[in-house]
Amino acid sequence: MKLKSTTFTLAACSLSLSGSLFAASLEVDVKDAHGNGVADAAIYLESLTGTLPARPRPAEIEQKSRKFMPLMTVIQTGSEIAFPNNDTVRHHVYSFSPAKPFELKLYSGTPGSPVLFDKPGTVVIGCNIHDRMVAYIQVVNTPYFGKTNDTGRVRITDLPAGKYRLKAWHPQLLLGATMPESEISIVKQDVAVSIALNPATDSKPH
Ligand SMILES: [Cu+2]
Repeated sequence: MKLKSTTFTLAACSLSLSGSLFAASLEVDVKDAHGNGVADAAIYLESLTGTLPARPRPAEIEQKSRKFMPLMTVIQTGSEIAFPNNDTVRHHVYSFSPAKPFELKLYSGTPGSPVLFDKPGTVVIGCNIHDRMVAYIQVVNTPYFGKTNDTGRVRITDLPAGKYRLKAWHPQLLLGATMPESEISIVKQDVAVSIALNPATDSKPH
């Protein structure tokens, strides 16, 4: 009886220790060629040393004023996204992206079931009726991700110690821009990193 209760206390103790001592946060700044902050960049960390926990969380991309909001969504593989239509016009949401081809035929209100994103990759979505509507989903194999705010900054918290590959994605990459990847080690200190969004090199003659 006594032994059992001691074991339980020890286990609880080691859990809280690993949580407080070895978790750090990473702050990432994304800048363009002029040094301005870049909003809506997906930033995520893949482990180089082990398997990361699966923590799929539901997300929502609404349609309002004939726009998708938000423009950029980052989710872990296995998460579901709902696509509520909050306009008075009907929308027809679709994607041809290999990571998740799907179609929500002309509808108003909220479709009955959300869409499951079960493969990592970039998913570009559009509306069949309104050509200018576009949104981006970056599906990542890690629970450690975020997207940059209006000043180009994002903070990823509760990172366990380990070695990671820091990856970044932004819609401009579809137009030929590039963002470097890097390796970072999380030990016991918070880390700050700056990433450059390099513009597409224009090979066309002017
Ligand atoms: Cu539409």
